[in-house]
Amino acid sequence: MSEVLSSSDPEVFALCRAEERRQAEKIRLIPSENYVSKAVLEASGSVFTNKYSEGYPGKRYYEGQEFVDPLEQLAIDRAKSLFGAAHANVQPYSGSPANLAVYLAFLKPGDKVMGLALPMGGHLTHGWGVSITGKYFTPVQYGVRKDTGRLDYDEIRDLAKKERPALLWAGGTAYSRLWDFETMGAIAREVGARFCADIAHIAGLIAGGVHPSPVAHADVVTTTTHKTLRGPRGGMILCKTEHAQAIDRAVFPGLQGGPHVHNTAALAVALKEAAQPSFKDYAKLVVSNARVLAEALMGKGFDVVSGGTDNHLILIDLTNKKVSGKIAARALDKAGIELNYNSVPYDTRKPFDPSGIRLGSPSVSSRGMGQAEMRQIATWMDRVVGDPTDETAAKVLGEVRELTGKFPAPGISI
Ligand code: DSN
Repeated sequence: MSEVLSSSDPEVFALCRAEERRQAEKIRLIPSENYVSKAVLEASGSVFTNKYSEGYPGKRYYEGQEFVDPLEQLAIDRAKSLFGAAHANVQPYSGSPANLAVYLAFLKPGDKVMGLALPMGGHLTHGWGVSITGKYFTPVQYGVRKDTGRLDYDEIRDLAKKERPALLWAGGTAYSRLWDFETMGAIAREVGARFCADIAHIAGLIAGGVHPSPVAHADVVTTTTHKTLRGPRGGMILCKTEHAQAIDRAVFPGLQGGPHVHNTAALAVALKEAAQPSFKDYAKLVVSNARVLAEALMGKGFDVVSGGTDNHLILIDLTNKKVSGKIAARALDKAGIELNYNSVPYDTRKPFDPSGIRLGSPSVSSRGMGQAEMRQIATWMDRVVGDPTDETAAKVLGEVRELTGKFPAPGISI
């Protein structure tokens, strides 16, 4: 952090420093978070934050675009090349606006939308009732099987045939198994629906070649840019050429005004990083670390939903440990291990005080932690969940600090 901020606004500077220290000292396991590189941070703090550029490269509503246009085009070209997509829109402010653009491009209010239900691991914007997508459209929600914790594509097909949605979503926020995008695409075609794959959680795994890509099977692919992809906060839409105009018009002027050009700059940097061979190593490490952590936790009696993980994410039902997700998450946080409480499929408890916790390996993998550290984390989690007292948390915290001190956090110079 710079000396300029320190003297001009000591209060904000102090909070930034404290957050840097917190992120450096903790074991961060929230699966939707990560550490961006110093280069991404620098680009997102650049003077592009000063610029308005409503429109698209070559067709803007403001003057002074001689550097914004090539910047946005660079981000678009890098996104297309990384994911093998025909068209990319890099302007969505985040994942939810990207998803809303898909509704605006293809649906009329009241049309039927089918997605994975939020309590089953889906996302609000895939038609959950409290979201605008469940209020302005007619939602149909699929789930995971109670006996396996996994999607059942025959059940999804049967439901789609019965309900005939106009839009079918794949993707979620708490599903730890591979998505069969080819089958989801086939189901959508069978019922005459558009198929959109929301890859927000797994975009970095797809870019790194460790999760199958939906690009060949989906009409549209949406994503955030800040999770496993390790870019700035933001969203992105990839699509086939035939949908390019509808998607671009839906983002601007349909939903948004001026794009956040400083984020476009940071995204361009992140997309370049994601095309390097080292990113493939990172993606492999994310998946192997999640698998080792899940296995170590199961070895200690933790009930991992679906019996393991194929990606970066682990969902645990704590019912057998006789502690709620919230109590466990708070005790672990005091011990320096940060994750989030989460509903599990068929949860009998309320979403604000659910039975589960959700964790993942992106941040620890970005720090270069490996199998030995995953097993150590499982041991600490077992100690704290087994005895969620301040005393145990304090003991574990000292050991956590020792470990995090050995693995510098990318982008943070503490
Ligand atoms: N809030 C994100 C997550 O944590 O998974 C989803 O939008």
